[in-house]
Amino acid sequence: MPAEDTVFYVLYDKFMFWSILVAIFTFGWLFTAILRYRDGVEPDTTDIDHIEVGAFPVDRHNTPLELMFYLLPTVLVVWLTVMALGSNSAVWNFDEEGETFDITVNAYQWYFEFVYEESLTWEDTDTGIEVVWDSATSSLQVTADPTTAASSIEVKIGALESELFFNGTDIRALTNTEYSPYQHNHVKVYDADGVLLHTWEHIPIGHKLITPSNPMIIPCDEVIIANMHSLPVDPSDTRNVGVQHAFWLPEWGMKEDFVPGLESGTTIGFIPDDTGTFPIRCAEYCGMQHSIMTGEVMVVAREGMTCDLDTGVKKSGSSSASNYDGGGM
Ligand SMILES: [Cu+2]
Repeated sequence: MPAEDTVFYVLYDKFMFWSILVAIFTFGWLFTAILRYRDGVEPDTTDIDHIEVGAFPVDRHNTPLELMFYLLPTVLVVWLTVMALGSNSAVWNFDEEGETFDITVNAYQWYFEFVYEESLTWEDTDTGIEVVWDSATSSLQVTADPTTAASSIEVKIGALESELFFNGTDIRALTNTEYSPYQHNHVKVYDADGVLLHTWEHIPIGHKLITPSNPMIIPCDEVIIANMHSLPVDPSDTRNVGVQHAFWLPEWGMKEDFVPGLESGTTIGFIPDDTGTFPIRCAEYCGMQHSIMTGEVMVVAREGMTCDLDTGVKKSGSSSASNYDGGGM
């Protein structure tokens, strides 16, 4: 079942409500009929005349009742369809005019690849640790609350990775740490046992993250536009075998196909409103290792921001994402 603050959760409730009503009526009538017309019970024939076995009692039919048999289910089916279409437009008819965070998702046998169409700098919140990378002075400053067990700092600049000891005081300033917005940089703070306490990361434009070792990292409280591609068969790139996949976010109740050969790809839009890590599954059989084609989506707060912005969504504690409906539902 999708998370509580998605449009699909509401839909689930509404479908459940109408299903229960229909079930009560249908089973109610079924059991009434079973009891009333069972063998050994003499039927009440006081106002039934000339009923013949095998012949439809034409002159006893009830036009309003028979019309109801057609009208009520038709109205119900139309009503359920209209409700379901509303959720569809929440996912597919998003407003791309405003600010959006665009990410391209490519599917191969058997992994997803996330290509950043814009850069993203994010940092964990509420860990008692803060990373400030001043590009003007090329200095990196890691501030840790004395209550944290910060012990070592891992700094990655492009392909270069270095491990630094945290000196025990609450600030560790590093000079000559050349920050480049065009490189993939991260600063990770660990405790003495190697447990990750805090992450600061800069993902440059064009950077690729690949499942299952990397999650798809996206910022909270922004319209995320994910454009999906499964490229057609390309002999020069053996990854493009032209099969269909589907990007499924079970927690958010969202799924979109990758259609090989569809040049513009397919697109879904959503606004994640809480930080967290949620599963990704391939939901379209795509070959031998389809079942291991899994990954994770990680919702983070941009550097210096939190995910506490009220987007008008009913929050539900642990979850997750809402589907974009123009007003940030
Ligand atoms: Cu697949």
